[in-house]
Amino acid sequence: MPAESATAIPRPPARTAAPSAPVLTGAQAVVRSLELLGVTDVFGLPGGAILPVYDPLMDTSEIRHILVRHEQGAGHAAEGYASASGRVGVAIATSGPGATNLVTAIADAYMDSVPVVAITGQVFSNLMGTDAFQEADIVGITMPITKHSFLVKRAEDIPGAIAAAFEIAATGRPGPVLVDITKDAQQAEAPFQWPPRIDLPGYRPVTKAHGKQIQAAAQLIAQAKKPVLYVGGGVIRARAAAELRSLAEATGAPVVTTLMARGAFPDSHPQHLGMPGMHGTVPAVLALQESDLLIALGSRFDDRVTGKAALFAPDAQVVHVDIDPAEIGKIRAADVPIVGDLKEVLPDLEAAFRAAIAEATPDIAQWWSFLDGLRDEFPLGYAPTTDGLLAPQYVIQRIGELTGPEGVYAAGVGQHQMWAAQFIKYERPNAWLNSGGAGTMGYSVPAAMGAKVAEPDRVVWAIDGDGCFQMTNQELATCAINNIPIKVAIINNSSLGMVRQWQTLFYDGRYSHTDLNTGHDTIRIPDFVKLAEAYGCLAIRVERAEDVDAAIQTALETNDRPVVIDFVVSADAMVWPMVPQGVSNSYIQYARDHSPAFEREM
Ligand SMILES: Cc1cc2nc3c(=O)[nH]c(=O)nc-3n(C[C@H](O)[C@H](O)[C@H](O)COP(=O)(O)OP(=O)(O)OC[C@H]3O[C@@H](n4cnc5c(N)ncnc54)[C@H](O)[C@@H]3O)c2cc1C
Ligand SMILES: Cc1ncc(C[n+]2csc(CCOP(=O)(O)OP(=O)(O)O)c2C)c(N)n1
Repeated sequence: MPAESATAIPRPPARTAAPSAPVLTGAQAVVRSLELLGVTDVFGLPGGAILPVYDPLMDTSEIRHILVRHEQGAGHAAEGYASASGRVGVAIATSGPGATNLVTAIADAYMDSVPVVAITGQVFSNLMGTDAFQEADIVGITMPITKHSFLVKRAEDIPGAIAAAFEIAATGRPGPVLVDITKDAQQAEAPFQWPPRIDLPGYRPVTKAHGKQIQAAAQLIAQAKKPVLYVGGGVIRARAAAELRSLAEATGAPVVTTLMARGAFPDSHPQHLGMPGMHGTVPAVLALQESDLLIALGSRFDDRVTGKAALFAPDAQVVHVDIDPAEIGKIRAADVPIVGDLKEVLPDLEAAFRAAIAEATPDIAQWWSFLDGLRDEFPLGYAPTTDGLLAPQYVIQRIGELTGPEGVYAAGVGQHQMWAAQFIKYERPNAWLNSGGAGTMGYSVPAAMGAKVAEPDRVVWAIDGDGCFQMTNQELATCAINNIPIKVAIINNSSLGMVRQWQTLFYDGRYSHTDLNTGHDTIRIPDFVKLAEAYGCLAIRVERAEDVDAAIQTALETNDRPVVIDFVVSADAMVWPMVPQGVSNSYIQYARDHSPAFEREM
C-alpha cells in the first residue's frame, strides 16, 4: 500500500465554529479542532515539546484525556478504540522518545487498516536538524507506515492539518495519519478558522465501482461451479456486514473469513466455513484451494492465507474488490478487478448477480456436498492435556460462551490469538480485535482499554499470552485509575508458546530461549496475581478445569475495577490445523495424513 498523496476534500467537517474567527494559540487550536471534529476521548502522555497542548486540554469538558503509562499503550488504545467503534482513535505524545514509542502502534495500524490520528510535539522549528534535545524526525520515520504524515510549523496551519488528518485516516482505505507540530507553532497565535480549507491534491478514494466490472463479476459468479466468498477485514472497515450477508445468501456460496474478518459474517451461519490460512479450518482452506472462483472482498491474499502463492487456488478465477487499487493484482492477478467501497459495491454486485441468474439458477450442490463432507470429517477440536494442566482452548471457549457475542475480545499475538480466533464464536463485526498484519505482541491490554473507553457498555476481554502480557501490562494502572474495567485472561503456558510450537515442529524440540518461567510451581516470575493486585485489579489464579467458569463469572460480575485471571495452562498444547510456512495449502492434507500430533489433536 503506497503512502497516498493528497487533494481538496469537498466534505466540510461536521460542526462549525462561531463566524468571527477568534485568535487562539496553536495549542488551543489543536484542542478546539479535536472538539469540533467530535473527538471525545484521546490517549496520551505529555512531555516538553507537546506541553503547550496539554495546558488547554485541562480546560476542555468535551474531551477526556486518558494518561497512559507508555506511549505504545496510547497507540494501541487508539487502535482498539477505532476497531471496536469504527471511530477515529487519537494518540498524543511528545517529541523524540515519546513519538518513537508510538511507532510500533502506528505500524500496526497501517498493516491492519485502522483509522488512527497520532499527534506529536516537535522541537522548535529553528532547532530542527540540530540534534536538539528530544529531536527525532518522526515524519521521516513514519512516512512508510502512515497514510500521510504532516509537519506543521505555523499556528494557522493547525486546524487544516488536523481536519485533513481525520479525513485521510477515516476515508478510502483507513489507516494512521501523523500530525507533528513544532513547539513554536503550538505557542504562536493565529485566527482560528473553521471549517478550514483542506487542500490535498491527488487524494480521491474511489468508492463507486465501474458498472462493467460489476457485470463481469456477476457473470462469473453466476457461472461458477465452485465459488467461495473470500472475506477480509475490508468488510468490517466498510461497515458492510449486512450487505455481505445479503450477497452471500443470494449466491448461496460458501464464506470464509480471514483472521481480520472474524465477525464480518456470523459464525453460526450455515454457509460459513470458518477462517482460512495457516491455522484455518480444513474446510475453509480446501474451499479456497479447490475453488474455481475466488470472490475476494476486502482481503489481501496475505501469505498466512495463501501459503505458497504460486500454488494457491490453482484452478480459480479471481474477482477482487478493494478500495485500495494497489492491493489488486499485488499477489494474485485478478480476472475481474473492482476498485470501490464494499458498502457500495456489494449491493451493486448482488443486484447484478440477481439479474444474471434470472434465466438459470447456478447449481453448486456438488460443491456443497464436497465441503459438507470436509466439515463432517474435520470439525475444529482439541485433545485433552496429558500433564494435568488446563487445556487453553477450553478456557478460551468458555470465556466466549459465558460472555456471548455482544462482548469484545482483544487478543495478543501467538497461540492464544489463534485459539481465540478459532474457539470464540463471532456473530457481529467489531467484536474481534487483534494484530493480524504486524503480529504485535503487547497489543491486547491497551487495545482492550481503548475498546472499553469507546464501548463502555460492552464487556471487553483482553485474551493475552504470558509473553505478550509482560510487554504492556502497565496499562492496567491506567485502567484501574481511570475506571476502565477491562477483563484480562492470561493464557499462561509459561512460554513464548507459538515460537515453542515451531521449535517442536521444525527444530526437533530444541527450546532455545522460549521458557518464560511464569507458570511453574517453583519459579513464577512475575507472579501475575500479585502483579495485578499491585495494579489495583481483582486477581484470580485458575489451575483446574472445574474452577474456570466460576472465575469467568466473577470477572463478568466485577465492574468496579479491572480483573486479571491467570489461567495456568499446558505448555504442550498446539494450534491445529496448521499449514507449514511457505508450502502449498494442499499440505493441509499432509498435516492430516502424516502428523501424528495432528491426528491426535483432531
Ligand atoms: C500468529 C499469526 C498467525 C496468523 N494466521 C492466520 C491464518 O491462519 N489465517 C488468516 O486469515 N490470517 C492469519 N494471520 C493474519 C495475517 O497475517 C493477515 O493479517 C490477514 O490474513 C490479512 O487479512 P485480510 O486479507 O482480511 O486483510 P486486511 O489486512 O484486513 O486488509 C483489508 C483490506 O480491505 C481493504 N479495504 C479497507 N476498507 C475497504 C472498503 N471500505 N472497501 C473495500 N476494501 C476495503 C483494504 O484496502 C485492505 O486491502 C495471522 C497473523 C498472526 C500474527
Ligand atoms: C513484539 C514481538 N516480538 C516477537 C514476536 C514473535 N512472536 C510471535 S508469537 C510469540 C510468542 C508469544 O508468546 P505468548 O504471549 O506467551 O503467547 P502464546 O504463543 O504462548 O500463546 C513471539 C515471541 C512478535 N510477534 N512480536
